Amino acid sequence: MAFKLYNAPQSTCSQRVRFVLNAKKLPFDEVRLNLLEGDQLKPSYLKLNPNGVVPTLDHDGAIIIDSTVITEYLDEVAPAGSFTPEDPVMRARMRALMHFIDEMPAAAVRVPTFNLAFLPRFQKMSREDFVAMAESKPLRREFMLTMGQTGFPKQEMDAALSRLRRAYERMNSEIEHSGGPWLLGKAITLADVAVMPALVRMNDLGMPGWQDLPLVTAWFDNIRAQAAFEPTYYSGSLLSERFPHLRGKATA
Ligand SMILES: N[C@@H](CCC(=O)N[C@@H](CS)C(=O)NCC(=O)O)C(=O)O
Repeated sequence: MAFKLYNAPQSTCSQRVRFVLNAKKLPFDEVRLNLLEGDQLKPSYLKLNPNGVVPTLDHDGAIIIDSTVITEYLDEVAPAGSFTPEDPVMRARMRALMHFIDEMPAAAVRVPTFNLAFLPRFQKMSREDFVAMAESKPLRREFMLTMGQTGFPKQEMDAALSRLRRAYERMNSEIEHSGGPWLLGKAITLADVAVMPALVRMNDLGMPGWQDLPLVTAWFDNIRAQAAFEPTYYSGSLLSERFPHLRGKATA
C-alpha cells in the first residue's frame, strides 16, 4: 500500500491525518503545500481536490478527500490499531462527536487563527489582490471576504471563543460520562484525533480555555504523550514556529 499525503505542516485538518498515519505506522510520502502562496488553488491540485483545501490522500491512485473521511478510510484499509469502536452504538457516538467537532471547535478555531496569525500578511496585500485571492477559493470565499483586511470584528471573535469554550465543556462531560481518559472511554478513537488540532492550535496561540476543566486538561496531556504526536507535529507544524509575532505565546 502506497500513501501520498498532500497537506500542509500547520494545517489542523492535515494534522488529524498525519496522526492516524503515524499511529498506525503507515509509511507515507508527504507533499507539502504552501497555503499562503495558494498551492491548494492550482489547477493540478484542484483536479485532486475541487474544494481547494488540504488534506488529500492518494492511496495507490485512489483519491480520498476531507480529513474525517480520510481518517475513517485509513481505519478501514489498515484496521490494525483501530481508532473505531466495534460496537455500532459506540461507532455512532463517535461519528456524532466528529460531526459536532467539525461544526463547532474545528470551524471556530479558524477565526482566532486568521485574526492572530494570518491577518498581518493579508493586510500587506492590495485590496484588489486580496479580493482576487478570496474569490479564487472554492470553499472559503465568503469566510475570507467577511474577515477582510481588518480582521473579524470583536463580536465574531467572542462568538468563536464561546463556541470553543462550549466544545471544551462538551468534551469534559463526554469524558465524565464515558469514564475517560478519552472521549469515549478507555480507547482513543477518531473523535479524539478530530478535536486534537483545535486544542493544540489554541494552546499555540496562548489561549487555552480549558484549564479549569480537569478532565480536558488530563486529556490534553494524554494526547500529547501519544507516540504519534511528535512525528505529527514535526518542526514547523505550529504557527508560533512559523510566525515570529506569535513566538512565546504558546502555553507549556
Ligand atoms: N473539511 C475539510 C476542511 C479542510 C480545510 O479547511 N483545510 C484548510 C487547512 S486546515 C485549507 O486547506 N485551507 C486553505 C484555504 O483556506 O485556502 C477537511 O477536514 O479536510
